[in-house]
Amino acid sequence: MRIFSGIQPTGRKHLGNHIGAVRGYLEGQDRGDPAILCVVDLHAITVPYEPARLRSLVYDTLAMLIASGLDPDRSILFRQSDVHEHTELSWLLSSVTAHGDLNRMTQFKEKSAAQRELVSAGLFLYPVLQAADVLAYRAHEVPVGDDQRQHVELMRDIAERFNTAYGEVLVVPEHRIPSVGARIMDLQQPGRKMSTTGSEERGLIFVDDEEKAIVKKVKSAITDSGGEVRRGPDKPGITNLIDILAVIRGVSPEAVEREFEGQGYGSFKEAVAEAVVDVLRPVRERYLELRPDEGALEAVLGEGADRARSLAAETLADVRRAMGVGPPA
Ligand code: AQP
Repeated sequence: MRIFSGIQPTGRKHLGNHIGAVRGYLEGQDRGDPAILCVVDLHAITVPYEPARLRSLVYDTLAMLIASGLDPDRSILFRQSDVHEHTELSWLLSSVTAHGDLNRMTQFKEKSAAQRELVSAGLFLYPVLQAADVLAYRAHEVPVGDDQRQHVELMRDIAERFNTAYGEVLVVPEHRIPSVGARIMDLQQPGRKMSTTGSEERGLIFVDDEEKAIVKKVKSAITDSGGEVRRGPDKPGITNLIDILAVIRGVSPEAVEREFEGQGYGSFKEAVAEAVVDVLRPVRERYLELRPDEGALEAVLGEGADRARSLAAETLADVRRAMGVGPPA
């Protein structure tokens, strides 16, 4: 089965990305034939960004992925802009994408509301490019966090509409969203997801945070005034910490509740902080070793792009043929 996912080079990655998505990529690496993972620099330019930093952010993200366990020999790791088929397919798919559907996308509504100056057409078309990313590889499965559910549903609609109009050319993909940890919440505002652009530093745990910073952030996480370690809509902060501990330990949230029954928040938060420190320590250490060697990182991206291009080119040739675009085959 082909597995595809993308990750933005938006800077330092956080615990939400790590738990909600990177764990899914690692699991996909064992099952994917192939597993394909793309650093989506063309998505990152749909909101204001610094051109001089973009390449460096791509290296940061790639180094973090490899440090987390993604292996360039087993997974195809590449930079989106190196494979031009994505942008061409995006345009072709825009002709089977409903404007009204794009208007309904929650991410567009939230991100466009946050723009002070330009709301770019690129931000509006973001989900079409994302559909092209996945459909170019005829991927069966897309590991993502819960915030991307709507975009994967849209890409399924796009693939189905294309196949109805032009014949069975594209694979309709399924999302793979973890049952626990699909939406890690901001530590200071547990009603909102932990987010690169929407969270303050105190609400986020970065994958490369120092241990002291992690402990401080977990201990100062907002919780309710009660003392019971249990989940519930009235306890979003504690629910979030229970989910984090459950995923890291590989147990159910109920098992965490049972373990901490009758204990206060203090010892519970200590256990969460220790677990997060332990799980991120090897990633941070490996990241610091890998990140300086940009030549090696660029070589991984180049090799990955060659492998990705040969798969995407096959799909593009079929799409162009079906749509009557270009010279006859
Ligand atoms: N809080 C989260 N909990 C679980 N999964 C999450 N993801 C993002 N936030 C959470 C998942 O991480 C993957 C990569 O996301 P991205 O490429 O959108 O990277 P990002 O822009 O750095 O992520 P953010 O924080 O979501 O940024 P904003 O909010 O600024 O756009 C995706 O699979 C996503 O679901």
